[in-house]
Amino acid sequence: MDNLDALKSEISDQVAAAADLDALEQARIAALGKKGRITEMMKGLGQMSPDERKTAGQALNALKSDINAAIEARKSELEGADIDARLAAERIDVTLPARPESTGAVHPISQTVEEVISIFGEMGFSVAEGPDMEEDWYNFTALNIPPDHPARQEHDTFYVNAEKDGQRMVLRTHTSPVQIRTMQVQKPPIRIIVPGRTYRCDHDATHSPMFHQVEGLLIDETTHMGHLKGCLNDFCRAFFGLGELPVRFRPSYFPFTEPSAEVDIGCSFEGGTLKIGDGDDWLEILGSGMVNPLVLENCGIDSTKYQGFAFGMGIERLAMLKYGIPDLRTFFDSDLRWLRHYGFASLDVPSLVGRASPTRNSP
Ligand code: 2U9
Repeated sequence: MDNLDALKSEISDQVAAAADLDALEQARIAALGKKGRITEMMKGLGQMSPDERKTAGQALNALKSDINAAIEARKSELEGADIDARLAAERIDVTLPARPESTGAVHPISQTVEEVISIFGEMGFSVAEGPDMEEDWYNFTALNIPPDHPARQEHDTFYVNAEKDGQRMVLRTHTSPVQIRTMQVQKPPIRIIVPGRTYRCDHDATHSPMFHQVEGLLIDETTHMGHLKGCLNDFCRAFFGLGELPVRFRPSYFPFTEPSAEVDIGCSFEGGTLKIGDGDDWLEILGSGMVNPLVLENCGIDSTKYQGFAFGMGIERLAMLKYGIPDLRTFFDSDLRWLRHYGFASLDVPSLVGRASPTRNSP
């Protein structure tokens, strides 16, 4: 007990010399661990007389507390140094030039579909979707295209080697089966648009075996041809961003609509350059008509109470006209240079920047 000052100085030197947290722990164990030097001395207190024990006990407790304090102080120093070393090693140089971002682009087809959805969304239409592979009945028969109808040949159908409930399956030639499915499960009023992939066995400079359509359907008790004209007039003008765009409804024929009309917009072709919005020429952009009552009845809708209109448009054609894309086949070439040229930043998609965005359902 006489040389406690020397012991304190020796242990303090060891603590101060600890170069890292591991070495410090070793110094602590050597002094204060189960078999540490101070602990061993504490064990000797039991053999002392009460007076000796009191004096020695106080001295040992003071030593223990001083050593603990020295260990804590060294620990803080070492931890601080550790943090300083990490801060120095991991320092970020904010003056370095940014790494180039490799951003994607929205395909013009997706952009055009979103624009069409956004315009009809503001008119109160919601989006409906359905399967690409369809039963013959939904794709043709329900739409007043019976087995021997010439329209079946015009549609150049891809037949699939599969049957469902005895029904031949096809890759849908239009998105119209989705409207059929919707009418089967939903009572009027109905106001939907149906974007999606469609398939026809046709491949040349102006046709692709897979292409995109958006079709629309509105059914209510008093819907008439005036509503169809007003709706599609507004759509054409909003889509091309031309408030005065001339729009013409030209009589046509489709088995699923009666009467039917093709919709043209005014344009000029001066010097071989297409200019939409003025001139004496016309450009067909979509088809439409009042839903044939036979089609309503096929879906269980009372055609004496309800009537409505429908329309359909090819998305590739709309995108080519609006964005000056000259060749249909380039849409599907997956050429990144083409996409960088014709693609859009994601924020150009109207529904992503706060315009009305309709709900999406599948019947
Ligand atoms: C139901 C009833 C009627 C959808 C319609 C057209 C006219 C039309 C073409 C445009 C270019 C297809 O991509 S395209 O070749 N579509 O002309 N589509 S009316 O009529 C329907 C749909 C569903 C139940």
